Amino acid sequence: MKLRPGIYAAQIVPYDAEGRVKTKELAALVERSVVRGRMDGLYIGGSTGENFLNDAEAKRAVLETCAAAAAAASAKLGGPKVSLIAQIGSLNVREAESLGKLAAGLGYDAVSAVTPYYYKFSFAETREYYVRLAEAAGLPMLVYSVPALTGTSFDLDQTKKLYEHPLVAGFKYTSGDLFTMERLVKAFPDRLVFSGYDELLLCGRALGAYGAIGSTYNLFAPLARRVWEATGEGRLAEAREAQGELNDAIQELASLGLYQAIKEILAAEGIEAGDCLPPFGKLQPEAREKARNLGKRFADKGISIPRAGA
Ligand code: MN9
Repeated sequence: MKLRPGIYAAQIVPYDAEGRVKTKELAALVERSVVRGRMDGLYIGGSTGENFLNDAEAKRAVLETCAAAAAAASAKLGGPKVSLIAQIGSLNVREAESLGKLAAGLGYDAVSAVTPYYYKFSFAETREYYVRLAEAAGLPMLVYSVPALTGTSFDLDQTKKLYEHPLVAGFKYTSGDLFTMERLVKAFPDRLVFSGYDELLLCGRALGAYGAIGSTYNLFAPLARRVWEATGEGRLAEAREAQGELNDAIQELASLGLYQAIKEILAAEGIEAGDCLPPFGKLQPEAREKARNLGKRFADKGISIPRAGA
């Protein structure tokens, strides 16, 4: 498995007023995450990238832009290459298969796919979806489990059946069910669990998650790394304090609209990330002002990725 352990940003994607991907700004964000955020990896085309609101052309543009920008940024940094995971899941399975092939051609290290949603698919149908997508891509597959949004979760028996396919490599586990997370880590030590709720980073790391993927790491990579390392090294008081600081910040952002607020803070830093795609609403001027003030406070506290030249 080529994936690096550690902190992965769930990539924010800038869109223009017509909903087109702003590729220049997207590339700038990737460079910022890799070079200044010291990210171990990036998760491209997930919920944070508003991927499920996109058409196929935009999904392809996102995968292409991020692959090129990540390669350039890794080369600039000179260290090990940043790991790249492409989220390809879609209710249109043909589209998902074609995105998987694209990701493989672009040099992604793994794919991931959201559990099929909206219709009540049987487990057998869901399993077949993962087999088809993994085989189309020919890459390790991380099952993206986010029951709060999809209504689907897996028990241990079902997970075992998913893992019968050698390409099913693990989970992006975005659930507060920490009991099942622990069971997964213990029962399948050769598979990878990525912790998906930033609010539960400490818990995920303590239970043996291999890495963590999160939207708020686009801002709080330095703080997330403190939680990750302090937990891993058994400095629990420090880890709890850092997690508390992270959760305070997440709550403040979430009260404005999480992705919208992150985009506004990035815009204040000079990367015009635009508004979220409809049906997400735009921030009102007052909320924009609040987001910018929060961004300043986070920077002053040293919990967010430093600005260029800072
Ligand atoms: O990628 C993200 N999940 C979603 C994972 O956005 C659905 C998380 O990072 C959350 O945004 C975060 C805030 O609730 O934990």
